[in-house]
Amino acid sequence: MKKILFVLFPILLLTSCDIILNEAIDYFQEAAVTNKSLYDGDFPEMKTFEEVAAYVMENIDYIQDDLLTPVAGPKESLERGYGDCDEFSLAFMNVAFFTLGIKFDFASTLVPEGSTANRHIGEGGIINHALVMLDGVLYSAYNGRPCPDLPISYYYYFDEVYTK
Ligand SMILES: [Ca+2]
Repeated sequence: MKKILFVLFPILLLTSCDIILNEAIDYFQEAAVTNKSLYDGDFPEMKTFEEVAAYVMENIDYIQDDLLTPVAGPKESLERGYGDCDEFSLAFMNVAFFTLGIKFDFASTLVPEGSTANRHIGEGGIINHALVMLDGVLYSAYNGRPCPDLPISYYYYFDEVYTK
């Protein structure tokens, strides 16, 4: 399983979650900031963003949904054990908050056709992908590493996403 995840890491990092329609973008934006309660899951001690991402990756299997599927909060995702980029990002934010005390923001990149990132995601026009953001820099929730080349399409501050 670990080996499979290791192989999947670079693929997941560069693969879009969803091909979006305009109305789906609106839905996604709204769903991502609607009443996602924080979840203190008694997480193990962690020191790095990579450890947070590894914990999330160990506890959530990547299963892609579509943009009209409501975004699950961290408790639901960690308990049911699956989700895609938006669930990974919300879970990452939640775990990072409880283990590192850091508030990542929820962000999305909207990759325009012809951009350098587009070659990684193949044909099909505009692709959306949820990530986390700290101090204006995007980070992948899949590995905790910065993605400085990806443009930020929109974001919500931690305190806008989570209600305590
Ligand atoms: Ca999802």
